[in-house]
Amino acid sequence: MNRLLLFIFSLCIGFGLSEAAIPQLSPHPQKVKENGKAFPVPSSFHPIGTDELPPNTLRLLLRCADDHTDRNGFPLRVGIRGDESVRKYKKMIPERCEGYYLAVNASEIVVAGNDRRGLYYGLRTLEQLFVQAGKNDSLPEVEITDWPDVAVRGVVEGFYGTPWSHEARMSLIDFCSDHKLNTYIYGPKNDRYHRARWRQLYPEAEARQLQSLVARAREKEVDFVWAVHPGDDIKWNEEDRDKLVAKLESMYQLGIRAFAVFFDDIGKGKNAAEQADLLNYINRNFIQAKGDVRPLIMCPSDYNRSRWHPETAYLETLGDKLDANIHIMWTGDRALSDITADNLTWVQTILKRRPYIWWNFPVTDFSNDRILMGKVIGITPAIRTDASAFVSNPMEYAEASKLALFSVANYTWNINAYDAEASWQEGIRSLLPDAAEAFACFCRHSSATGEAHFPKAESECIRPAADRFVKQYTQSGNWQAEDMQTLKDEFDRMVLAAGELKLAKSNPALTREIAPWITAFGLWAQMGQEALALAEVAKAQEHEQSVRILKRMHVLQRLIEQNDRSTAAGAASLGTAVIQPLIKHIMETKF
Ligand code: 14T
Repeated sequence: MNRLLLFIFSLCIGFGLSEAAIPQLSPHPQKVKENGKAFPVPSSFHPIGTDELPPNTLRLLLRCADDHTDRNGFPLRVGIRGDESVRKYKKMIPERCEGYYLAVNASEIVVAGNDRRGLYYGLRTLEQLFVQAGKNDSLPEVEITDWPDVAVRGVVEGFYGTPWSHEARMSLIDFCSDHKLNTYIYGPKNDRYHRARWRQLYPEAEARQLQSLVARAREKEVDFVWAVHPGDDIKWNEEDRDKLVAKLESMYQLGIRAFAVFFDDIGKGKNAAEQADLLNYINRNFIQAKGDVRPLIMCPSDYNRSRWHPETAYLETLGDKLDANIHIMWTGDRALSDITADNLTWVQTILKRRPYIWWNFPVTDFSNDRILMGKVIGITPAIRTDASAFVSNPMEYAEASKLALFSVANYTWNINAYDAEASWQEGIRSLLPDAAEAFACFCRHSSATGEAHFPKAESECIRPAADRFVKQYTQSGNWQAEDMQTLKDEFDRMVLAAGELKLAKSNPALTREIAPWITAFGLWAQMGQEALALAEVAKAQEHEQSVRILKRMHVLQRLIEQNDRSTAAGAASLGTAVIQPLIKHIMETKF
């Protein structure tokens, strides 16, 4: 009886919340005021203020209104600070870059941006409200005042290995825009025209693809930054300087209006004074001369504290000589590392400016048999004040990378509201809605970096049980029943999840991309089941049974190897932190 009451009670709480609370917005807005009221989604709209709207914002507005506009429709007032249409709301608009004020009530909808992008973001938020309202035809009355904590937020396609496909890039630009990330830096190490053949212009076909990326980014209010990596063979003479400017000019002609020059991971070209002279020249004679180009970004050769060599004064020289408006990228204490407040404070005095953070997560070019699907943690809130920008370097697996990027978007937009676990769960739900629980189970066991200096937790849900089990089993051939149950339950869950992931339909690009890891996940889950069975028959001294189990494990092992061979990376590894060691210990223990 008590249980039934509790069940009914929890249902009531659930319903109560879903009625009053506004839908899940991503990223989380800074301020949301709601009164618990809701009204039916209007069937047509009367847009006010559209005369002054930038074309891309107007198109978005019409999309929000589902193309149903007429003079007798529901008033939808839009504008940018200073526009007549939103004059009444001037005081409500946050005086912040990319900020907006959004009011939804039964008599009108107001979207007022502090600037063009702010208005665009306000409309994107409204769109999210509409999408979620559409499900039960009820629009909540809300007042949202919103702005980003970090001015420049986004992605740097800056990894070694197979660069993203054109389709993946298009999709990533859309993703950035959907989650209010405003920057996409194009710098794939293995694009020849970025690095090895930086002097040459892109051939026609590639140039056209870049053009369409820039166009998409412009439509979606994402700054597309094109990066060049000339340091491997640049000569510090006028000829190469002019070739670099000519290349940048050709990219300008394709529509690029933001540039970066990378000098990471090079040998000879590591000369701070030469680099600073070249970049200042480009800054003054190209970037600023154009007038419509965003501030120049550079990546230094010594791009983290472990590479700081005071005797060379490399970073100090850059700090002193580089024009004050050139951004300097920085990965923290090491190439792979958390971003700490101490590090940001320390580097500012050397660089004489706030660092532009290049965060090497969830990148896996150092071991691309892995996919990093864990929580986004380890970034100090001080990036709000002590970094000029925050971009994340993802995996060559573009779709899988969106899980981490989802949280990077949440974190950089609204640091105080960030909850790593909740954001991870939301990201999972939004990426694979029809198999979210299975995907969560998968991600829990695929998050270890394998790097001692940059460990990321994996299989935390079974780690204590697995640790105790291994300890007791290897010492005494015994275990606690509770631990055995925890492990069994999880392996059963994983087998089920692997099946559900193979059947999932909501995101084919994702499930196709991670298919080898899903297969490995299912096989390791079965291995886990067999290993536990092996421990049980060993304890019961049932020799014949153990032979049969070992045979099955041998086949699973070969299937795992076959799956590994089918991948471009040579393997699809996961479960390396807890699951694989557990299985190994059980197999190697002889009594
Ligand atoms: F420029 C940098 F900020 C940077 O991180 N450069 C590379 C980057 O392209 C790569 O994706 C990333 C992760 O592996 O780290 C840098 O490359 C490295 C880092 C190392 F620690 C290459 C060799 C290393 F030993």
